[in-house]
Amino acid sequence: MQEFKKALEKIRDANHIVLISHRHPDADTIGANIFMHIVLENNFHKKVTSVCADPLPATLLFITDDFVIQSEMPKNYDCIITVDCSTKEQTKFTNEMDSKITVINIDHHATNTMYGDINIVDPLAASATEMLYTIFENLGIKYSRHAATCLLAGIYNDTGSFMHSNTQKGTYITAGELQSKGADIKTIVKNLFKTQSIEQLKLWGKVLSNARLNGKGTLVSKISADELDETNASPRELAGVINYLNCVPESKMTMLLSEDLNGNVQGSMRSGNGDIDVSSLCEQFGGGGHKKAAGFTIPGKIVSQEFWRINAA
Ligand SMILES: [Mn+2]
Repeated sequence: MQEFKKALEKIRDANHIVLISHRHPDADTIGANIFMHIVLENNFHKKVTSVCADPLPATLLFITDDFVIQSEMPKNYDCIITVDCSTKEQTKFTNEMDSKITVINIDHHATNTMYGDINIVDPLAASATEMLYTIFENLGIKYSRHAATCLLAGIYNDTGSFMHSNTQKGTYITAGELQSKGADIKTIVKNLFKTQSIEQLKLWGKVLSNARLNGKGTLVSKISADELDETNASPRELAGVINYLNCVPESKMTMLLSEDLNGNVQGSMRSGNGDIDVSSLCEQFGGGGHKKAAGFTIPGKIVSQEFWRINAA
């Protein structure tokens, strides 16, 4: 709360605020960004620019609506607010983050590196959007139906529609309050959970059929660059399939390995029926995330062994 007071002072003093979402954006980082955009413009009367280095998938465009998210930093701003970014590298704009401009870091990842000048980080929150709900509720700020939709979209996304263990009593209460503020649940569910291209279905089919359970209770699957190519899907369309893999009663954790087009292997891990901290496992490979959901990237290729392993470059 002390940090938040400092942030509020900084926001009140600022003329032009830049809101930055993380690369490979999801509904939490974009929902948080557009919500802040609306509130800073309407309630604080600021000039605001929303930025995300990577393009948005079509399923997130209902969140941006008429707002523009640009891929480059604007000129002449005097405050940066990052939302849902655990490291400054995730913004891509590391030089700007190291400049004299104040950076306010709003995030919920336990692995956040506290890179901001002001850090508002709550690892107990289910999502960055849930944090924003609490913050602006305490300020008594009223906002539009669309702003409520932005927040609920982030909460739906990061809780896997209230199925992940980060869902707490307060999360349901917040969701209920956002519904009574007019949040459009139908559009959220349709876009985030009920929209899949035929290419994505084929990709998921390959991932599911590659699944293997090893003798140590780990379920592993993989997708090679060639297999990805055969489906015509984009690598980002892998998002979500791991939740289907992570359903086998005998598995304590799940790992999905995928080759990207830059000669790297992306590893995605989920803790299943056990208390394995997958973020500490991923940290050993230079990655990170949450206890129950984490990832890493290493240069190399996937090779078939007993199951599969990574041949590091
Ligand atoms: Mn998040």
